[in-house]
Amino acid sequence: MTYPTFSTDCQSMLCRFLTPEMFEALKDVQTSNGFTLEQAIRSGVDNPDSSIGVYAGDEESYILYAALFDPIIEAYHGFHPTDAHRSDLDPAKLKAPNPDPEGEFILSTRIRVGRNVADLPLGPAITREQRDEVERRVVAGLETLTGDLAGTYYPLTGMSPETQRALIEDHFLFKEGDRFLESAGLNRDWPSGRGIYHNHDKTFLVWVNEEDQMRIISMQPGGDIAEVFRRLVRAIAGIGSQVPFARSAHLGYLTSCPTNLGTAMRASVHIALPKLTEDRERFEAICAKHHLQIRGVHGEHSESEGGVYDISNLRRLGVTEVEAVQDMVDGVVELIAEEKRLRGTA
Ligand code: ADP
Ligand code: ILO
Repeated sequence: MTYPTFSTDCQSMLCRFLTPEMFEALKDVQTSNGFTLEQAIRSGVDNPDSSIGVYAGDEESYILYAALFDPIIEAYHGFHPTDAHRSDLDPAKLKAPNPDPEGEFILSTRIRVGRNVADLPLGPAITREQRDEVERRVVAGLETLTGDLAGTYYPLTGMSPETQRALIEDHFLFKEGDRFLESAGLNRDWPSGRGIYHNHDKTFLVWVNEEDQMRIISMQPGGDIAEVFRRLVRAIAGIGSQVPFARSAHLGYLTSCPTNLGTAMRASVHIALPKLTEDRERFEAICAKHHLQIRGVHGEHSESEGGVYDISNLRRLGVTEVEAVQDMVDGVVELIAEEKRLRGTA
């Protein structure tokens, strides 16, 4: 493989940080799972509109290709190679009275974490047998959950297209055919080994073998962020007692995309702020102040519909889980206050 040619308008972190010298030094280096630099960068090479453009195949990828991953991690999370990651999943420390008790702005709240199984490769480097093993072990763990976390696992294989479409439309299930994941090797053997577990009310869900081996999700209508966080913390503890999670002292929970390292947590609201979002600059400035990311209503790489945006914490590594959710809460409080001020109802 030769150094990839990037178009002059390429904005991805891969384009920014991969130099020809770095490429030459790393192009023949493989992890013990046989994962190469070429595989790590393929998604960003195939998709020049990537924001990041790289994936890891295992923990070793973050070490062997640190010359590329470290600057990306620092640019995204503000986390320096000598920094230490801290975890805090204590819901008592979160200051989150419902920012919208009247239900005027927040349609729904969702908090997810990514998790992978310890001592197995991450999705981009996993074999079909290992992926099937992940599914078996995760489903066995999920089947031990009780009370409001008890639910059913629905494999993607055999799911009717109508059911699949409805679950995606209703924001419960991952989409199919994502081109970024495709190039990263994360869609190999699709749909085998993939599926979704959820409780009766669809307030607790687990995606199995998508970008990460687990996406543990707590969600519900409205803005009771504290309740969503408490449920998630219980679910993580329940699953973690059955399935050991991949984790490193330096990078926290290990994930295939470097944006998800650390807490691997994305806490979001779907929120309608019609006045404020008319002033895009002001809207973006408040989000930037609170380290928030703006996504469309069908998730990353989607557009807003009906003036509804997905607002979530951007930083996941070098902050605790409580701090990551608090970023979102504080930002949402200010966004709502600004919307009310513009409406003259503050
Ligand atoms: P991820 O959360 O794993 O980073 P996406 O951005 O693709 O991935 O979002 C996954 C799904 O979750 C999408 O269908 C998206 O609309 C939905 N979603 C995200 N936040 C919320 C929310 N606050 N309320 C309802 N659905 C949400
Ligand atoms: N590889 C994609 C997505 C990056 C961050 N998002 C997720 C879901 N990992 C890109 O570089 O735009």
